[in-house]
Amino acid sequence: MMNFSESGVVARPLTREQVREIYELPFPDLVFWAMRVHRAHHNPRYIQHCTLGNIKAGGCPEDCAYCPQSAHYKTGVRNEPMADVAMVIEQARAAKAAGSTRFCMGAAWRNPRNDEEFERVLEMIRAVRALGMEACVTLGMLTADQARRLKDAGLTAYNHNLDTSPEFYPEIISTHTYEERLETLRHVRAAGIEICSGGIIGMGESRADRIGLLCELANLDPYPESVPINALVPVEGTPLAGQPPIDAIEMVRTIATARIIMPRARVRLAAGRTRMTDEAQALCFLAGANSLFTGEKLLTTPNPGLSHDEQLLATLGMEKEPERVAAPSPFVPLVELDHNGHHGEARAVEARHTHQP
Ligand code: SAM
Ligand code: DTB
Ligand code: SF4
Repeated sequence: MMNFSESGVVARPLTREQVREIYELPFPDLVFWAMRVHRAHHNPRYIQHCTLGNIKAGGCPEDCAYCPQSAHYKTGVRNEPMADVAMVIEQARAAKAAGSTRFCMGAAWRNPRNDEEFERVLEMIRAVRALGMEACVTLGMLTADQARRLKDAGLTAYNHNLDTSPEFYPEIISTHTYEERLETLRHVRAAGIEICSGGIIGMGESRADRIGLLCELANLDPYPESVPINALVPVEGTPLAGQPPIDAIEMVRTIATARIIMPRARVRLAAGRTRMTDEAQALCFLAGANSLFTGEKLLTTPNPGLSHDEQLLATLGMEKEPERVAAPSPFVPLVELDHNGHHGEARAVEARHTHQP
């Protein structure tokens, strides 16, 4: 077994065997380690809220077996023209008012063309940044030049998921390759944009595939700033419509492992929360998830809704992350024993928060 480190795994590249050893630890040891790592790099009370906007829905030429927006499947998602800038600004403004600090815009494209629609995306990015929010887009494959133009518009992060292991990828996606995904990520990195990359679990992959995905993500150099872990949302009409829900403990193991091997990343409990209990989501937060998509809708499918999430966080005594916070946990429980060896009062010692813009 590799050495235990409170700040997470530092020796890289990681082998699959090393990642498997972490993933398959006895659950109490896995979660305890993940909590230690989480606290060393983040304040575990805070959850970043992000909101999604679908700026170009449906009709995508790609064949991704999970995706309701692929033109290959009849799912009832309408193929819509690209959204106009004013409408998107309105959505971003509403998201900010509801407490989101990041607005993420998705387009159902294989890749952007260098046309008026791409210019419109640049305009949307500038507008979201002008609201003081982080801006993220996911537009499919990019050229180096497109990545630079996104950077110049002020883009904070680019979302491009590796989705699963390289071995399982061709079972799910037939119209582009893993290597093409990696190439886009290289262009994004070279342009100086943060990477948001994660995957989907519950597509019928094996545990070894989940471990393979985590290993690929952690070995990106540097690893992604943000890692969305989606549980499949099965959509009628797609080949994965009949997939049973992923076991919640498997979800927690995936998140805990991501936290340990990518200690500074934001780990986002992304799609699939409507099929998870509050208790399972709470376990995900303990295991190191510190970001959510909030609002009634993801891109095309339902999401729990803000009032449910606010209630859940209130029950847990947790809060929305007010701004980008890079601070370790301020909480150190002190339990004193009295002279008879009984537990005295537990005291919480608060250290100062250090907010970083
Ligand atoms: N076309 C772009 C691309 O594929 O990179 C961006 C949009 S795509 C909807 C973004 C991500 O959403 C996918 O990579 C996948 O991880 C996730 N996603 C799509 N459909 C999903 C589903 N039914 N359940 C869970 N995650 C899903
Ligand atoms: C990500 O990993 N999950 C988000 C975001 N990146 C773009 C999308 C989830 C989509 C779920 C299916 C839908 O609503 O269409
Ligand atoms: Fe869906 Fe993106 Fe695949 Fe298109 S490329 S089918 S939008 S996941």
